[in-house]
Amino acid sequence: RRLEGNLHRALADEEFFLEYQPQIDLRTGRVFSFEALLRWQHPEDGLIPPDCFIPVAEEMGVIRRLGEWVLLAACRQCRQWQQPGLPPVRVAVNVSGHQFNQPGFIEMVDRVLHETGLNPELLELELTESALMAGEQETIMTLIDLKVRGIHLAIDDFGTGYSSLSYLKHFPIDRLKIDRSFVRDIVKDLDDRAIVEAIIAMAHSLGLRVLAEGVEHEDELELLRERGCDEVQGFYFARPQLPEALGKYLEAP
Ligand code: G
Ligand code: G
Ligand code: MN
Ligand code: NA
Repeated sequence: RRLEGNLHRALADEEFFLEYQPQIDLRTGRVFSFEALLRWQHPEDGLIPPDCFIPVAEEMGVIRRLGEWVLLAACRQCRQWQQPGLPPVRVAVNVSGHQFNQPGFIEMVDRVLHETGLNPELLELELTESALMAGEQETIMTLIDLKVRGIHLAIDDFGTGYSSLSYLKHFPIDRLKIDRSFVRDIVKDLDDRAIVEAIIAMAHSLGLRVLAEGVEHEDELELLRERGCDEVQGFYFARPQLPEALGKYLEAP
């Protein structure tokens, strides 16, 4: 496909950039973290969304280089956000299963942390259920390796995978991100609402934090708050934005 050769060139020509979307703690009202979201500004085709090129990058093995570029850029940015006298703010980085399950992943993370000087406790990695199902025993070892460094771990798109729930018991996970397909109709659809309530209850009884993705309206927010959801992310608060636009979220409350 045409995208393929393009991906290598795009990395070399620095056509990729990151936007950041705030994640809000509902108890304090504070932005405690930003999710890094990859974008590709193609010289002819314009802005290409990650859904279009990440699967191609995975297939052709460029995801390792691309993933390392993302992690480096995000950690560097997060380092810059830290200001004396203000509470620390984290960055959340999406990690493809292809990347996570390859040998050398931990070493790559260590290299980036060393190079950027970012405190590992300010980094969260977002993994999908399917990424975690691939390796089982090796997966647990990798997660523990990340955890002992202080890195936070989240399950992205939670509820959409086909995996069993037993891994939640064994894996050192900090946070579940409820997929936005459940949040979208939470006000009207009683089934979706029941699923969200069940995820929140389960997360809390396992000692996990729970974040709802894709919050677009106030009534969704209120419902999530009532049900004890810890954190939210979505267009209601903020769209993914360039770092230059994020200053207002970094100021003292
Ligand atoms: O930001 P947007 O809605 O376009 O993202 C679409 C999908 O692309 C999301 O599922 C998101 O997790 C994924 N994605 C965004 N940035 C990255 C990235 O840096 N690495 C990986 N592996 N996936 C990403
Ligand atoms: O799968 P993941 O959670 O990584 O995907 C994040 C994607 O969700 C980003 O591409 C972002 O643009 C998108 N997103 C974030 N908030 C909202 C929202 O409120 N509504 C919709 N439709 N998409 C959102
Ligand atoms: Mn994500
Ligand atoms: Na998601």
